[in-house]
Amino acid sequence: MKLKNLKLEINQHVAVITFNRPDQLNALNLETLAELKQLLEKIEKDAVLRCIVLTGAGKAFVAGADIKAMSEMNPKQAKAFAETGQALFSYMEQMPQPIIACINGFALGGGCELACACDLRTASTKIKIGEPEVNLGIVPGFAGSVRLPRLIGLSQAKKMILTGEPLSALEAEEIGLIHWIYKPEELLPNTLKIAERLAAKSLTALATIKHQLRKSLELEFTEAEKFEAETFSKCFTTPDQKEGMNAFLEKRKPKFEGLD
Ligand code: DAK
Repeated sequence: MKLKNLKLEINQHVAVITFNRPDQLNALNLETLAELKQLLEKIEKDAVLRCIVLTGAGKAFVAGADIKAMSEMNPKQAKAFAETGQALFSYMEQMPQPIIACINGFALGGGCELACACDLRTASTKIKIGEPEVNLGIVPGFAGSVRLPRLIGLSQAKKMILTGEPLSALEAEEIGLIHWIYKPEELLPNTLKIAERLAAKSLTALATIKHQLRKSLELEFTEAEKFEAETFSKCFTTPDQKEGMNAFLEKRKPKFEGLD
């Protein structure tokens, strides 16, 4: 697949996707969103690839939706743009492979929303992450107002979205928005180590956990418990459950399906 706005590198079982429009601080336009969707669809079907890392070229992770492109939109086009981003980010959440946002710089607006749709977030000490849409006279459009309160609570989400003021890496870590912080030069190598650890786990279990956690937010408590019991029971139909438990009992490392 020919890539224009993204770069793809494969490290064994890990796919590293880099947003590659550094002159525009990797701002998201429709073309980039479409390219990312196509690439992720390919990765989802690739049995070898068990974890995905998203990062940015240059000084930004993603500095938001492309303001130049948005400035020319009418309300109908703006709605279609928002729906495209929303559908893509929901798709990411529903993919079996875990996705890590490796935040190397500015993660603003659509960039923050993209990071929130990833399963885990690493960041360099130098980042700024925030939802500055209010300063442009608009509101978050890629489900930032939906995911952020679920991730960090309504109070912190209100602070970020109403003030539009970005957070430092430390501030973002304190409220649980970022999981790990590293020096800039150590960010990608350490993120890859996390990705490799995830890639060595049971992909069936990882995919089920993603699904289960998403459902737990949608369902009422007892319904969510029932759903958990069902998914737990389904694990016992998988080769990975047998392998994981046998490996423990035999005091060896498990070799889950799809790992060579
Ligand atoms: N879009 C387009 N170009 C951008 C951009 C963006 N989001 N951010 C930066 N650039 C471009 C700049 O225009 C500049 O281009 P040239 O002038 O060189 O041609 C180049 O990238 C370098 O940027 P700066 O010169 O500004 O670099 P600095 O280091 O001085 O400043 C900055 C970095 C990140 C602080 C600054 O660039 C900045 O404030 N950028 C805008 C950040 C921002 O406001 N992001 C949020 C965008 S709004 C919706 C759908 C989606 C959304 C909302 C609604 N619906 C359809 C309902 C989402 C909205 C957003 O994401």
